[in-house]
Amino acid sequence: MVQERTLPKINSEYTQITKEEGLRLYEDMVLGRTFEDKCAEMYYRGKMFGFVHLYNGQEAVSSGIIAGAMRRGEDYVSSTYRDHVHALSAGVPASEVMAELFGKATGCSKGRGGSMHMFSAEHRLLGGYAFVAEGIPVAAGAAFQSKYRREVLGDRNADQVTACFFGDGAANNGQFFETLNMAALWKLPILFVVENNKWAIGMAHDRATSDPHIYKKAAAFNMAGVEVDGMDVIAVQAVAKEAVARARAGEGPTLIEALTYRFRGHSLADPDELRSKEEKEFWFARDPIKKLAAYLNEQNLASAEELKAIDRKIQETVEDAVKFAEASLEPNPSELYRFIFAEDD
Ligand SMILES: Cc1ncc(C[n+]2csc(CCOP(=O)(O)OP(=O)(O)O)c2C)c(N)n1
Ligand SMILES: [Mg+2]
Repeated sequence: MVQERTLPKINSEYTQITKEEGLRLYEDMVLGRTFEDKCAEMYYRGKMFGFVHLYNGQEAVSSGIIAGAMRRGEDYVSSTYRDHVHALSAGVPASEVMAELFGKATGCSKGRGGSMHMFSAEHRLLGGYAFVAEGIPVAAGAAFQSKYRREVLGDRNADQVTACFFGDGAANNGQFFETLNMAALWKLPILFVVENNKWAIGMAHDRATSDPHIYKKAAAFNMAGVEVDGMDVIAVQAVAKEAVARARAGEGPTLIEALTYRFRGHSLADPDELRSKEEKEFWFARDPIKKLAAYLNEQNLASAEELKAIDRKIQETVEDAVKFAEASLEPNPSELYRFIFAEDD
């Protein structure tokens, strides 16, 4: 039997969406999905190296939080090794993410990072991180500097919020607990977003943690904690908007547990034989893109034709990203030591 949690209904002023918002969320999720499918194709064709972890199935979390509730290029985002789609939602062009995956100098990390190390100062993407939980304290640092600039240095414009993404596996790591304590104590403007996809490689979440309800762990730090259907982008956006409003108002952090599922193996090297067919089918039936498309149709917010036009546009964007990555040059070996230290220009 697949036992899944029953989720509370989101009762919020934020669940009403406009056509424009709905289409933006749809486009962002389709970009994430199409990009990742193309990555799989390019990986198996030998265009990229090392481990590549895809985000298929989890799109509603990235889109609902980053594209739905944050200010692009102003607010901060920290990610994990499953970072391509967070980068795209934060506004890093698909061409630069693809070029990074190909190890090209035009990539967002200048071809030095690869799949797990997307970075963009311009888009305030603080990085993908290969170590589990590594990004959590880094995100707290970003949130601390916003608060410090606003409250100590008197910069009224420093009201940026940080979104910190990590997995269920990371929520058993010491850095999670230490950082939550500091963030609550100092009322930092941060959203801790745990993407509970039920698995940490081959370790089932329920077998690895004292209480599988991660959001409840917020209470130990006197912090707001909410769980949300991570396959429902409108619900994710609603809880994110509330948490962002709280953070900007100086009321401190929120722990958001988004219940979601990855539709592929842990990485492209994983044959994905551990998870049951029954469990996979339960979650495939909750595909967040199909769910939003059905909602937009039902509410007369968008026709099937309009959505198809978006699909086609995104397909082109991703094809162009591959062309850009293929045509770009590899980093010049003479620049091997460049970008290790910050440069003045
Ligand atoms: C500190 C550390 N320990 C172990 C690993 C090996 N490792 C890589 S991914 C992973 C599972 C993490 O699962 P989760 O946080 O749930 O994220 P998901 O892969 O499900 O997105 C582990 C244990 C690592 N990268 N870093
Ligand atoms: Mg996980």
